[in-house]
Amino acid sequence: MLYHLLYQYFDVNLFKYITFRGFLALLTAFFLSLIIYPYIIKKLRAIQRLKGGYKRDFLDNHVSKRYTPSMGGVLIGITVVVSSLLWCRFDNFFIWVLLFVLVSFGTLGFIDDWKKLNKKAGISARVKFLFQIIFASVASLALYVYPKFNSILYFPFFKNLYFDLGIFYFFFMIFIIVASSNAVNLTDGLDGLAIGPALISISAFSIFAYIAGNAVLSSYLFLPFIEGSGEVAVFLMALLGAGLGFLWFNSFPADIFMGDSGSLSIGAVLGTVAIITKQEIVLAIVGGIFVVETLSVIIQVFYYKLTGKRIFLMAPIHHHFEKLGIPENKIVVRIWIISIILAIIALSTLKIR
Ligand code: 57M
Repeated sequence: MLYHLLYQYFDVNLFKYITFRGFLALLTAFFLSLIIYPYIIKKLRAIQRLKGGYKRDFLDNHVSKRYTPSMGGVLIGITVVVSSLLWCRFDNFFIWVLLFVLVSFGTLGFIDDWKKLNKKAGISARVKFLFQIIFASVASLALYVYPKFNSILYFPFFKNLYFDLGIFYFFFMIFIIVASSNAVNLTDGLDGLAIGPALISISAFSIFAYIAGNAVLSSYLFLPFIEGSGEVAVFLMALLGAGLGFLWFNSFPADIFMGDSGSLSIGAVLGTVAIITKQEIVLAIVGGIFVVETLSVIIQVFYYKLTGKRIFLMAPIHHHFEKLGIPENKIVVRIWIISIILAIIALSTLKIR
């Protein structure tokens, strides 16, 4: 909004720049979070106590977390919406797609969180999956029919390797969004565990989005030029600010969890951003932690069904490490370290082509 008001009407040149608006989007979301979280935490904790606490924590060291409020993701959603409405351009198609994904997946997660708070179970896995498919299809269709977008899948490390997937790209997009949403959700089981790698991925993708939206930079780095994707970097800066504000309170020992309202929406947004910037394969590298966490569950379930034995002490894999006796914050910080290294590898794909 401020772009249109201050640059287009009052000619304040500074507001033209993506970097300047991105920086302010980050600060807006971050400080809004710092101000509002203490109030929300107090309110939600009171409700959580009234309802008898979260009833699904089986591990000994998690029993004390029973009254830690969830649904922190609602505020992530709100601060990102406010900040991006303030700092992003309204004439950018991608911003509206991202806002749709953030709000739809966030609302689905919120309903699930709310149900879990009141009853033992949330929305059934089947219904949740169905709605994820529906929301992802809407976003994918919007991108698929958008005239300035194509159905090409690019490969990192090789500048001339790409395939036009045609109609299959539509289904591929749905898969990426839903898989990414569920992968972040599965990862979200220790203080700071999901938000850390998410923030690292968001940072890496804001660099990709900025470069892909710049004709000169993208051609120099052999990256596909995506007109309008620079604005996505402003949105991602808002998400980065909101996520940092959340981490302030979710760091060990957590005052609040993001809940499905946070994990489903952040994962879906990451998937959508990877699609917009044409870096779907790079998402699997940057978000390698999410991939490994998901694979650990798939392997555990299949192996158990086949042999009746477990391969990990408990899946997802962070519970395996807990069961080995490694302290929670050590597991989390080590996973952040791996995530930073993965992001550096992913960023190196920019030059190694
Ligand atoms: C998310 N949610 C946490 C919090 C968070 C198929 C199966 C692998 C599914 C999986 C599952 O249910 N995953 C969904 C896990 C829960 O956190 C809430 O959920 C939100 C995210 N959706 O934001 O609101 C608990 O996680 C802990 N937590 C933190 N800090 C955080 O910042 O400590 C979360 C955020 C919180 C808190 O204790 O209450 C959860 O685990 O319920 N299931 C599992 O993960 C279970 N694994 C399992 O059963 N493994 C089996 C099979 C099925 C693979 C096996 O290995 O044999 C674990 N769930 C629980 N305890 N509750 C097992 C241990």
